[in-house]
Amino acid sequence: MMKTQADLIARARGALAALGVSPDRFTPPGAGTLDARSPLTGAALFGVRGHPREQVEAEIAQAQEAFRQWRMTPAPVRGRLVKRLGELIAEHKQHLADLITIEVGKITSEALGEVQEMSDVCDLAVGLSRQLFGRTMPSERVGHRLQEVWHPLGVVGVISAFNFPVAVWSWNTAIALVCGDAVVWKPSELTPLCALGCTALLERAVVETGAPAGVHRVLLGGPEVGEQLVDSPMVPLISATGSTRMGRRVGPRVAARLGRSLLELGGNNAVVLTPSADLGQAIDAIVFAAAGTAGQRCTSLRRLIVHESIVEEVVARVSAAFDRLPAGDPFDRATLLGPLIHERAHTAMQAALSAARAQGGQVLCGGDRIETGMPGVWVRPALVRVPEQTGIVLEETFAPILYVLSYRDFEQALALHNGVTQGLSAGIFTRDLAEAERFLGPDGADTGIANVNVATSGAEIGGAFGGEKDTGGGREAGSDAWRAYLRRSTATINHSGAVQLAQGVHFSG
Ligand code: UN1
Repeated sequence: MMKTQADLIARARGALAALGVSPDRFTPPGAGTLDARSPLTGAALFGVRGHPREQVEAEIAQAQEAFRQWRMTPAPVRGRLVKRLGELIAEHKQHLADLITIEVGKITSEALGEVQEMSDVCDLAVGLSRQLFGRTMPSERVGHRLQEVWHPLGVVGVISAFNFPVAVWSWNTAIALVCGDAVVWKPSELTPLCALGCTALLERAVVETGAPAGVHRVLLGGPEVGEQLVDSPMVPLISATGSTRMGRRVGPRVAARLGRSLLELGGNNAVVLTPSADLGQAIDAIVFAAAGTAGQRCTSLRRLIVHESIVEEVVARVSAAFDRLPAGDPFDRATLLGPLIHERAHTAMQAALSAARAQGGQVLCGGDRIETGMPGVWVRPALVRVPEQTGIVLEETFAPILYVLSYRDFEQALALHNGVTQGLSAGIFTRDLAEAERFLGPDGADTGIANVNVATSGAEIGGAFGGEKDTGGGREAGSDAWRAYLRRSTATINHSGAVQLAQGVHFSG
């Protein structure tokens, strides 16, 4: 049963009420600062009260005020806030997933997976709250101790994109909070309901654990709100996720005031498919990476670099799989293909396909709109054979288009792999150990994430997430990504009872 606008409004109301979002946040459509829409219908569900310009500075100032108190709270105590947040997220998994499906169009399994990613990062952050280790180094002076201490940084500005409307917020927020920072969040204007849902849960956890109220603020509005956050001298770190174009605007603005930025930008991710690969395994993984989330992940697979001996078979099998993918209502458990976010995404996809054709590419399957009985835009994932890696193949189009290139020898595959400006995620399918190791080595894949017999999307929370080159260089989530949210203080303690200068310098008369 396809959803009507009334069904979506009812479902959103139910989820928002269960999450504890106050109804006074909403207005009739068109009467708020922005409208919450669903890509299923394309129409506005509610108007949402956003933040006028004057209020933005006040919200950031409140966060700064809360930070002064929060930084003095011991880290393991701060961990209790994130622990409670994680419990509330787990309790409300389905409600958050419903909002993701309504606002982004993700299929239920992927929406639940995104919420699972929030729980996972909360667990990670709670553990970290007892492990923000600093090192102690041997001092060159007698009776001296040399050590580094990690301190809270300040207000962290988090800017997130529509495609992961809750997980990317949680990666930054869970870790920033245990690090003793306050967070001001500017979510995508396409996903205000998800933002209000997350904020309500965190506000509840704040009250229940006695954390300062201003430790998290949300700013709803358009790009001008994000710009105010980016330019605010009260915000020492901006963590921004989005397109490379957005990062090129944000990075220099933050740098101009000598702030720090953590950028997680566009990808143009490739899989190298070698003759020794287990094709059954590879094709299943490739289809999910290319068509999952309707090709709208930053980790989505966009280029397939296939050995010439297997390219015909691979193309036939991937086309058949694309053609079979069930498209339709993302709430229906059998659906694997949800809608694109909006008409503009469809226009961009068609423009990319035309450009590919104009440069000699052949659309082998897909690219056409699918009728589902709902007004949103569903498209069949496109497989496009391209003669060379130029023009449109070098660009990230946020839609399900998979370009196929063939290679003869492994060096050529690596050169093609690295021959784009983006550097987020990579995969190789091979049973040849030397190829696998080369791919992961210093002259292998030049991306922040590189996998063997695993495709490009669906990274786990435990590793550092992000990429190189035009992807911006930032790392979020696991490993030691927490260090970005702290300031390092190197301390020398002299307990020798005498002044001793380093480097053997004497300075007394
Ligand atoms: C994104 O698309 O911005 O690795 C994040 C993945 C997810 C996160 C994607 N865990 O595909």
